[in-house]
Amino acid sequence: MNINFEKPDLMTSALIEIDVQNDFCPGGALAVAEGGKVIAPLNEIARRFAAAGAPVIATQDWHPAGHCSFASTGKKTAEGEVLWPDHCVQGTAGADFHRDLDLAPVTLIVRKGFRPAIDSYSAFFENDRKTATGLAAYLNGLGVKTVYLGGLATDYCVFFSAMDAVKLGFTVYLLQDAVRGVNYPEGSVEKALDTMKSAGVVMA
Ligand code: VGL
Ligand code: ZN
Repeated sequence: MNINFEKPDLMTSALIEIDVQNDFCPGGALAVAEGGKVIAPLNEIARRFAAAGAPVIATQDWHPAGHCSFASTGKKTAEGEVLWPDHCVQGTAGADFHRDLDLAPVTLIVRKGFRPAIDSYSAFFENDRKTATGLAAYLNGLGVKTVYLGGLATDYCVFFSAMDAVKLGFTVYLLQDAVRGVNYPEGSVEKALDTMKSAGVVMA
């Protein structure tokens, strides 16, 4: 990654590492192709942020067994709603961070999707679009103006986090080498990238 993080910029920046968990990596219940490839660039950037005293946030999809987003519940899907195989069940190995993700630079871990009846893609709000995770308050409390985003998956949790970050008034950079997507339905990664760009997310 040859992004020039300037020192003054890092004073008001944060890195957000989205859902780098076993279930989203190869071998996991909801494996993202090449999901493990986000780890090396994220670790490198996280260490640079930590060295500058900048906050690094890691998020964890953290569902109770029988969560409403699981196809195994057998429920009927609403228009446009996607159901998933059971994944990131609280306390299971699949919900753990990938062992290669360096947690030493991480200053805050945000768990989301823990309410049985609401799914949560974004690091900021659950899918009802109004239940906050607390992350915006944390970032605002630290005077953060700019967020750098990477992790899994480009077209779901990264996408919704980036869009919410823009709406909340942050300057948002997407770390292109440090994201991978589900691409379900087909074309969803491209659509997500286009939508993010149109919203003002900067491709870094
Ligand atoms: C995610 C699908 C379901 C993600 C989480 O982290 O992008 N995708 N739950
Ligand atoms: Zn999930």
